Amino acid sequence: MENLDQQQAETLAAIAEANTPDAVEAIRVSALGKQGWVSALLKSLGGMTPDQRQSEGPKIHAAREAVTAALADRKGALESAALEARLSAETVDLSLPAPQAPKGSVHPVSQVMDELAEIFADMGFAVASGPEIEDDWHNFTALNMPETHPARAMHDTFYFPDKDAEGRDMLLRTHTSPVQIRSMIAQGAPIRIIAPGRVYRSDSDATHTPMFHQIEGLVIDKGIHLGHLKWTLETFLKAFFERDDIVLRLRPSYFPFTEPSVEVDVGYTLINGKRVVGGSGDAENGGWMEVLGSGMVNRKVIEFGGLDPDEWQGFAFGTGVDRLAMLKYGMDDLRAFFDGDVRWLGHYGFGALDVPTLSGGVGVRS
Ligand code: 2NL
Repeated sequence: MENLDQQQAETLAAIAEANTPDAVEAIRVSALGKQGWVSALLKSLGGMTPDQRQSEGPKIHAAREAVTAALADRKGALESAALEARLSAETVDLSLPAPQAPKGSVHPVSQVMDELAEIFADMGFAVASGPEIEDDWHNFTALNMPETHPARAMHDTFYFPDKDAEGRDMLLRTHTSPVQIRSMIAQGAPIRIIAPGRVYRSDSDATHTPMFHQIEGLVIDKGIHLGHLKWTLETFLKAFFERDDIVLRLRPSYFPFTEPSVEVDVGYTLINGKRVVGGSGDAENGGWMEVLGSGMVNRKVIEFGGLDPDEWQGFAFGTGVDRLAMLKYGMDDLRAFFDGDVRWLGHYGFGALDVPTLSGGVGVRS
């Protein structure tokens, strides 16, 4: 079979010269594929006499094996050459800085809550917490807000469809005051606590979100008066805004849970059209903005807390944490606080090591 020898020699030569995996594959198809010459010879065995088959069969099978082995060799050689080329072209520069892993950040609301806890801790206040799902007695009745009080209306407060085991309406707390009621009942007097946390009201626009953060403070002791309230709030605001030129303006107001009630404004100064906290609001370029509500705890609320109002007096105050954060760190849209946009957090968020600042210092005297 000269034909076989010649075809085998030609095929092996072509394999040796093939320079790409595609070229090797084309040769494989032309020899071993369905229409290939090796396959044709294998098929021809069927039409031969036994004698012919005995003499030609081994040659054809040997040719198939030789071609198969040559194809595998050439394919392997081309693959290792390609790998070799890649390895010598690619370099790893070990002196480059490692890629940055994405970093989390502390939300401004959390940062401000931490600052508040530190400032009040310096004045001897503990942090109290309580349930966000409350009953209407702790949220309203104990705060001198009777059944008829408008804040109890469905359109202001989120109620649950069911009542609790005592038959009380259940709701999402509308302020953190119930935490203080629970503390009065559980620990008695004297008390010095702040209660920061989430509160819920059925309200939604550019300046109101259905959930926001409040902080309230409560002091109950003997002989507490408005002077203690004023000093505490002034000391707190100086430390929080890190300025000694904080000027307060107290205005008479009304809350059901305090009597008398006092609204607290802080003076600001207009600098390049921006309100900067500090200075008297009555100065030129000045103005007042409301930052806190407060007052002497109503006698009825002290009684609901299980204490004798002839023996114990107190003051309380409350404000929005989100609002305080906006004022201190210059954010303008409340809704962005709760959008969860990482770009906003990257801009306004705090690093894990930005510890709450007390550089204004509760202990610092002007
Ligand atoms: C505001 C005003 C205020 C209180 C909260 C309070 C709590 C108890 C007793 C008496 Cl247990 N008062 N809290 C008092 C006055 C004002 O909040 O503007 N909040 C956002």
